[in-house]
Amino acid sequence: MSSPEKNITSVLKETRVFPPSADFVAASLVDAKERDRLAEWAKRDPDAFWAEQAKSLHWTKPWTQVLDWSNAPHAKWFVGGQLNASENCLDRHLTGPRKNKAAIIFEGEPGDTRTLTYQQLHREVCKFANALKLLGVGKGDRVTIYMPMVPEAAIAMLACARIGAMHSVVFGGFSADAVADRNNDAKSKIIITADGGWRRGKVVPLKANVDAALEKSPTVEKCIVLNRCNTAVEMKHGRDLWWHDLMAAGSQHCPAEPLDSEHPLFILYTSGSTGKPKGVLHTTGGYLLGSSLTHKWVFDLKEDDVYWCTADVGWITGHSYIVYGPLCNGSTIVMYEGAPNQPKEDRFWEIIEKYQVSVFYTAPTAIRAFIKWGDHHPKGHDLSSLRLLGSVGEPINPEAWMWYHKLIGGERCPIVDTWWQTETGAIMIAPLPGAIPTKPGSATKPLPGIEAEVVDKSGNAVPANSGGFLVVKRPWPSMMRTIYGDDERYKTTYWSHYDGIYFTADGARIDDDGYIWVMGRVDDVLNVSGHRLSTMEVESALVNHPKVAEAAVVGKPDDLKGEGIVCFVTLKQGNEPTDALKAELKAHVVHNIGALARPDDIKFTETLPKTRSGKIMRRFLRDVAAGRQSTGDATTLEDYTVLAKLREDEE
Ligand code: 7RM
Repeated sequence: MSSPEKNITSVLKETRVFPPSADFVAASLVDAKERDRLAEWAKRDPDAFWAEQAKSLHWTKPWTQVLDWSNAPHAKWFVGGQLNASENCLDRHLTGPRKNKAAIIFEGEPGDTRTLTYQQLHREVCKFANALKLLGVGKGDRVTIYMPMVPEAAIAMLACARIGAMHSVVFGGFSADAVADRNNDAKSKIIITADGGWRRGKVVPLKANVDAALEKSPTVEKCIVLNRCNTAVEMKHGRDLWWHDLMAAGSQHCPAEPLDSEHPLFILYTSGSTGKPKGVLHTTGGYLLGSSLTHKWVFDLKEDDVYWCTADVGWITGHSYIVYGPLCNGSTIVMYEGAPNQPKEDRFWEIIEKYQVSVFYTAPTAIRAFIKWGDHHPKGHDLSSLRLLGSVGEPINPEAWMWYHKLIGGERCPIVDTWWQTETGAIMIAPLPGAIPTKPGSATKPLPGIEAEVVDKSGNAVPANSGGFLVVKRPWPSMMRTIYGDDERYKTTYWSHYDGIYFTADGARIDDDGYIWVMGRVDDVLNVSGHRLSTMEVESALVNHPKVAEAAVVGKPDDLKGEGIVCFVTLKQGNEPTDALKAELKAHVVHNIGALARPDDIKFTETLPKTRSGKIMRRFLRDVAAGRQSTGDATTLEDYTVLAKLREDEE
C-alpha cells in the first residue's frame, strides 16, 4: 500500500444540491437539529455518547468501561459487558408484536419464494446451533460458510453467533483454492455449503468446489450440505452431512451463550492489493452497536419498511446490512439469490414492485449496469413504494447518481451515499437523510461519533477543496480488532502512517460546506506531470458523456510526464467504438477537467475487470496498459476471461 507522500489534486466540480423534501424531514428519525446535538455531544463526551447508544442493545451483563484504548491500536469496547448477537437479532423480538413479523422475504433466482418470520427464523437458528454443538463446535471455533444467497446462509451465521463460534463467510463465487486458503488461514473446523446455488439460470457447483478445497484443508473435520438445487453431489461418508438430516434431529431449544463484548464474532477476508487476503476480525458488542445504529440512522428506519440490500452475505455489506444491523433492528429484509439480469434486465425492479420495497441499497457498479441496459427496464415497473435509496462500494459518479435519483427514486427519494470499509465494520460517512442535503458524488459528513478527517502527509487537516488522505482520529465501536493471525500486519497497514490515527488508504477532499468527497484508493492515484489526480474524477468526467456507460482510468509509465492517462471505456448499448468517438472523449475530459487530464489513450472494452463485489480492479488494468504480466492475488477477480480479452485487444 502506498503511503501518503504528496497531496492529491482535486479537479471535480459538482455544484448541485438536493435537500430532502419537507415531508421526508417531518417524518425522519434524525433531523438537522438532532444531528447537530448528537455530533456535538459525541465530540464533547464520546464515552457518554457511546454508552447511551449502547443501551439500544440487550446486554446480559452491563459493561464497566466504555472504551479501553490503553493498548492502542487495540481497542476494547464495553469492557466487562456480556451479550449475544443472535439473541439481539432474534429472541428479543419474540416478546412483542415483531414475533410474527417477516424477518426474511426470500426470492430465489428461479422464482421460488419463502418468508421467515422472526419466530420461524429463531427456531431454525436454534436447531442449527444445536446441530453445530453436536458436531463438537464450541466457543471460539472457526466455521467456514460457503453458500448461495439463501436464508440458510443467515441462519448459519446466527447459529455460530449463538454458540460463540466465529464464522468466516467465503463468497459463493470464489474458487476451490480461495476456499482452501481461507480454511487454512482460519483453521476452520467445519464448512457449511450447499449442493449449488442459482446464478444466471445455471447451478454454481459449490459442493464440488468444497470437495476440491477439502483435499487441501486439513483442519476441516465435517462438511454440512444444504440441498438447494437438487443436483447430484458426492457425499463423503463420515465427513459430509445433509443440512436437512441435522435439522430433523435437532432440538429447537438452544439458549444463547452469554459472550464477552470483545468475544470474536467473525472473520471476513478482504483482498489486499498484493499478498494474501487479510482476515479482518470483528468482535461482538462494538460491531453489533455500529451495524445496528447506523442501519437505523442512515436508512431512517421505520417499523414497516421493506428493506432490500442487494449485496451478497459474502462481503461486509451483507454482514452488516443484510444480517446483523437489520435483524438487530427487527426489520423486514428482502433477500434475492441471483443475478440482476435473470431472466431479464428488469429483475430488480420487478422485485421492488412485487414486495413493495421501501428502502433499496445497492452499488455504483450495479447502477452503471442498469444505465447501460436502458431506461425502459425501470420505466416498465411501479417503483412508487421506494422512499430512500442507498449506494456503497465505490465513489458514485455524479451522472450515475443523477440517473439513480431520477429513474429509480422518481426525484423523490433521498440518496444515502455510504462510505465505509470491511475494516470499519459499519457506515462511517453518510448523510442522515432527514438532516443533510445531498450532493451527487459526496458521502457528505461523518456520522456523529466518527472523527473522520482529510489530512496531508504530516497529518494536518488540509484546507477546503484540496485533496488529501482520509483518516479516522478516534477509535469507534465497530472498528476491526486485528488481522486474524497477523497482528503485525494490522499495525503496519492501518496504524503506522500516523501516530494513533487510523489510515483508510482512500484519498478525499472536503469542500467549503464541510462535505467529504472520497476520490478512491490512494494506490490508484495518477501521477501526471507532478500532479496527483484521482482516477475517479477522470472516470466521472467520462461517465458524464452521453455515450459512456462505465470507465476505468489508470496511469502508464511515461518518460515525460511520469504517467500518461489510459482510459478503458464501455459504451451504452447502441453506440459504436470509433476513432472519432475517441477524439471526442479526449476533448470531453479536457473540457470538463482541463488539459492536465487529457487522456493519452482511450481503449473501448465490453467489460472491466472487477472484484466479486463490483469494484474495478485498476491494478490489472495498469498491467495491461503498461504491457506487463500481472502478478499478485487474482483470486478476487470476478471473471478471469476479462483480462485475457483486454490483452488480446492490445495485440
Ligand atoms: C463497504 C465496502 C472499502 C473501500 C473504501 C473505498 C471504497 C466504499 C464508498 C467507497 C467512495 C463510497 N467495504 N468505497 N464505499 N468509496 N464512496 N460510498 O465497500 O472493504 O469492500 O471496500 O471501498 O475505497 O476504502 S470494502
